[in-house]
Amino acid sequence: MATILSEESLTQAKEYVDRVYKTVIARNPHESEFHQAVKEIFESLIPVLAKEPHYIKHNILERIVEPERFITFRVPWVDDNGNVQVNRGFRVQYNSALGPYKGGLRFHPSVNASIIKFLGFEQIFKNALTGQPIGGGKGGSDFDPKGKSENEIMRFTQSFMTELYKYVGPDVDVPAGDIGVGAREIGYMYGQYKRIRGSIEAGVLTGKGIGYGGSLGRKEATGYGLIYFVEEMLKSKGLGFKDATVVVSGSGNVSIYAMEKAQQLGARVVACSDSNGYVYDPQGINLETVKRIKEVERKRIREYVKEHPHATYTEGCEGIWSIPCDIALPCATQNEISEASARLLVANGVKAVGEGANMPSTLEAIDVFLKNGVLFGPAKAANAGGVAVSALEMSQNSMRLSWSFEEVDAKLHQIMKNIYQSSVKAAEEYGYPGNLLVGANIAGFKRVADAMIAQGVV
Ligand code: NDP
Ligand code: 2IT
Repeated sequence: MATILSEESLTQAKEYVDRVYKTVIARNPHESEFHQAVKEIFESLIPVLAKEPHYIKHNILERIVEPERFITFRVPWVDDNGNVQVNRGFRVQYNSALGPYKGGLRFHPSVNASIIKFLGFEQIFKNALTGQPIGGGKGGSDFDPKGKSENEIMRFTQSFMTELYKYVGPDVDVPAGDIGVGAREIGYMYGQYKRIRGSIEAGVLTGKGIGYGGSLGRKEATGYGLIYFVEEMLKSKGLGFKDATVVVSGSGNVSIYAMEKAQQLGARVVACSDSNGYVYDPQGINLETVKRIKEVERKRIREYVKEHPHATYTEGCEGIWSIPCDIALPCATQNEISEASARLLVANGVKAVGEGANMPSTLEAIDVFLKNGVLFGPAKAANAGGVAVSALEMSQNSMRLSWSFEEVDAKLHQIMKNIYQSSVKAAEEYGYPGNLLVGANIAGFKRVADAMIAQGVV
């Protein structure tokens, strides 16, 4: 049942949100991505704060938006030419109300405090939505893995862990992968952690190789989970993936397994990209080729057209959204869908957008989707499958056993359905029926805020 809120309580909630938001800007100047993530969440919480003003009394927003800890450190390493290089390492331990800090590590030259804080802040609510006992964290470095040799990657990741190990542990903080960090980097970090600690603590990292404590299904989890979530959104309108035309940006971990599951469900995936440009294959993207180019050879996506000459390659990323499609799945990076791209997608008849990447749509783009009745699956909910299976990996490590792929995949599927249902329910309850953005933010927020209040002012 939707609640009718009094003007007075709404005004009080809006004033509170506005006041804390201004504090965030003042305390964290020049951090535009962080401001954007905070603004999106805060505004959607107005109905909860109006209906349940005790959250205001506990000053929950000012507490939740301030990280419990923010760590930066020097990462020195020696390149193949014998030159000393210095990168900056980060870890934000944002919120531990629900469990150990949990969230990925990103290696990309654009990484800075703003990016880490936006990702960490989002992670709190995403992890809460999974229903699992995990707090929120994030980390990474401005190290650019592109063009580095295997030895340079190993030396850098070992140096990174030589500092990070002081702050992480299976019951404290459990990193995983993100952009630029996959099974290879996790393997090197795990090896270095084990060497320094002198003991086997498998649950310190997730996304490990299957042979040494990794979970079956983790590699596929974010992409598959995204498709399971979007499938629920489509079902609500009597639609599905069968014969739908799908465009997926990126060609990394999330993108590849989103394409794989969409194809399994009968979709025609016609385009994908990397940070240089995109390929359009009207016959349907050949995933074996993409996997070989990106996962094995670590080359550019433009190589695809050499083997599939009927496909076309276009330089630049944003043009991918000009390709007409039924379902758009941004799976590369933040702010990759601008307002103009959103308008183009709508004009070309897009029915659903599912965010595989974190914050891939600008606030203006989201507005365009919502105002035009496009089914919109927000990142926090739609891409939570990765961290959900990470938490399953932690459980398996604690129990010293491993589940089959089918068991993990079935649990993932159920978790994604639950996230969809709780987002739908919260959206209805607080007066925004069908708005999964508001629903997901509210459902995630309430779980964390209630746990924080129960644990006192800490
Ligand atoms: P990968 O490094 O495996 O792949 C990233 C892909 O996006 C690559 O194709 C990359 O191109 C492209 N890309 C990266 N940065 C940019 C950029 N600035 N502009 C254009 N394209 C870019 O990362 P993931 O697949 O793991 O992550 C993709 C997104 O999904 C990120 O937003 C991440 O935070 C999010 N995510 C990841 C999860 C996971 O489990 N891995 C879980 C939930 C969300 P190139 O090959 O040229 O580098
Ligand atoms: O953004 C994310 O949720 C991730 N990069 C995955 C985090 C994790 O701990 O598996």
